Amino acid sequence: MLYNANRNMKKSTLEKLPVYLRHPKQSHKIIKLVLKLYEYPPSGNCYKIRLLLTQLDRPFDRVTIDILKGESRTPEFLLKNPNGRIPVLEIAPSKFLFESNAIMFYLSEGTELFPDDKLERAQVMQWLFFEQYSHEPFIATSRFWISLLGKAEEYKEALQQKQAPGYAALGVMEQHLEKMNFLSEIGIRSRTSVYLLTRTLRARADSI
Ligand SMILES: N[C@@H](CCC(=O)N[C@@H](CS)C(=O)NCC(=O)O)C(=O)O
Repeated sequence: MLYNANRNMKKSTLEKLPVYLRHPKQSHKIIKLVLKLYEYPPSGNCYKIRLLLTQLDRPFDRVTIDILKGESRTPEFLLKNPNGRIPVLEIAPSKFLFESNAIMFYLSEGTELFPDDKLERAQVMQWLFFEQYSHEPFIATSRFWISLLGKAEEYKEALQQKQAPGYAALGVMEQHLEKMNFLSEIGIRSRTSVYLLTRTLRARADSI
């Protein structure tokens, strides 16, 4: 069902996405824009972007940045994201956007996957901010140390400190999901958008 979401999307909303661009040097030429995602495939933050692009039926190129080898910290990469992290989306030649939730907002705004209603928009943001502040620093970081670095023993003490706030975040979600199928049951458009977050959070929670 998720992957069919764009079937319900009005053509006009799809057209709002920037797909074509005027050539920067030869203005009479129109070039087709292919988004480029700089990513590390096991990353949950990168998964969110791939899932959304797939839902939007947007073709995109993938460039693997091996964060375990420090490839996101090279001088070349820091020109794309001065914060040295993936995901980064190249939305036009040499035009970069970083922070996964900002990328999701950029891609989904103006489509059926993001609500028009003022409160509904804020509610989507509410959970996106929740993810970054109350979930990601505890659960995603723990997953990184355990599953990707394989250093559970080395990080034992830090992992213990992350347990209480990590479970607290999951508790907030659990309590909410007892009544709702998704974090935000506010209409098909936002539901789909928030699904991205929910699915990622659950994937992360399951992986530790
Ligand atoms: N708040 C950022 C977090 C990005 C982030 O922490 N990315 C990690 C992988 S999920 C990374 O690039 N780590 C490599 C590093 O810090 O050098 C987002 O949502 O995009």
